Order: sequence, then C-alpha cells, then structure tokens
Amino acid sequence: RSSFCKLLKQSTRPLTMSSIEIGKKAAATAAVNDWLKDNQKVGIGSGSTIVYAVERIAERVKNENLKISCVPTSFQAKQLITEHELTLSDLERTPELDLVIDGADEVDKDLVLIKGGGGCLVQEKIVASCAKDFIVIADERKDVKKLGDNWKKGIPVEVIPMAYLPVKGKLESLLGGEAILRLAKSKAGPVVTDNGNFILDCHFSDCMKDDWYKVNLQILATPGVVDTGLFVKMANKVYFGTTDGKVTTR
Ligand code: ABF
Repeated sequence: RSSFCKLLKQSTRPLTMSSIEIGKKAAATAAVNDWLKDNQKVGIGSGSTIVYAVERIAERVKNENLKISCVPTSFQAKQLITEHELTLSDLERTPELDLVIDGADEVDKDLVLIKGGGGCLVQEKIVASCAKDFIVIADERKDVKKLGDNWKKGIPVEVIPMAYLPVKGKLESLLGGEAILRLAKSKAGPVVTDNGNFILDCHFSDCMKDDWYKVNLQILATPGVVDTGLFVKMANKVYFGTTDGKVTTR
C-alpha cells in the first residue's frame, strides 16, 4: 500500500518549472535571440538566470553553426562555458567584447543595477566594461522603482581582507547604515571571493537613492575598496521575464 501511495504521489507531482524560473528563462532566451550574432566575442555573467542564456547560446551555436568565443565573469561562468562545449577565452586573448549578458539583483528605472549577490561583482564589472553592449536579464522581481526596495542586502562592496574593519567604519558613516561582513553559509568564516577578498553588504539611508553615480565614486574613494556592486551608466538594455513567460524590456 505504501509503495502504491508513493507511486500516486509521484505521478501527481507537478513536473513544471517554478514560475520564477519561467521568467528567468524567458528573459534569457529573448536576450540571446535578439543580440547574439555570428563571430561575436561574448562575456558570460554569473548567477542562476545566466544558466538559461548559456543553454540558448549553446543551442544557437550548434543549430546555426555560429562562431562564438566566451569570456567568463566567475568560476561558475567558466564551468558553464566548458560544460556547454563553447569556446572559452579570457580578457588577455579577447580584451574587447561585442556583448556581455549578465543577471542583476535589482534594476531601477534609469538602468542602475545592484549586482554581487553571488559575490562575483568585480569580474562582472570588469567584463561588462569591455563590452560594446551590456545586456541584463532578470525575472520581474528585480524591477524596482528605487534601488533597495526589494534587495534587503544593500550594496555589496568587495574589500581587501586586511582593510575590512576600517573600511566598514568609513562606509557606515558615509552611507548611514550598517556594513555587514558577508559570512559563508556555514557561518564558519567570511565569504572569500574568486579574487581572495571579502564582501561588505552595505545598507544605506534613503537620501543615497538620489545620486548613485556619486555614491559609487564615494565608496570607491575609500582605500581598501576593490569595487562596488553598483553598476551605473553601464547597462544598455534589460530584459525582464514574467511568471507567465512574457518579456518586457527597458
Ligand atoms: C550575478 O548573479 C550577480 O551580480 C547577481 O548578484 C546575480 C543575479 O543572480 P540570479 O540570476 O540568480 O538572480 O549576475
């Protein structure tokens, strides 16, 4: 009887993707369909939405016999590229990119982004800065009126480990909120980035929301800061996918 119940449970379990995943896949697929062209050099972002973009890139490379080389923004991205048998490159061989596709944690009405929830903000910003077109893909939860509306972790800031405490104090006075050292899931110690650095998740007061360009420069001026997860005036276009598979762009 118990095995019959087990079977029944299995057969009635919904096999569909979660609605959030539908949105991520729709945004990623639309962006790759619109932007990927033969002979391009493409930067590959990090996170969960980019997985769908890489799947679509691999599909198009195979079906249309495209020649594409890919530059990763993280160890995860590098693995995705090789797992999908795409051509792996780097910024030494390919310093200028046609296109970069990446996810985001939040996107505001002016296409200012918060990135770095996955801890890869430095490489993501470097790679994005080398591209002619920087295209962002996200599910609709990431679309906000003002940065900080949904993303409660604040602005991720990568810091040199020996400087994290003085930087924390300076950023707390600058931003008017707490700068929290990001801990590993096990809580055994800080998260260490692909560059061997720490991350401070910096909460900010409401008045910061008016001039992200200036806020970014102020954070960067603090010795010990490597870079911030604020991407200002970088994205060309953002694709948002909805839970029913529709896509809107900005
Ligand atoms: C990377 O992945 C990050 O900069 C951002 O934090 C995150 C977005 O992740 P997901 O696609 O899983 O929402 O792009």
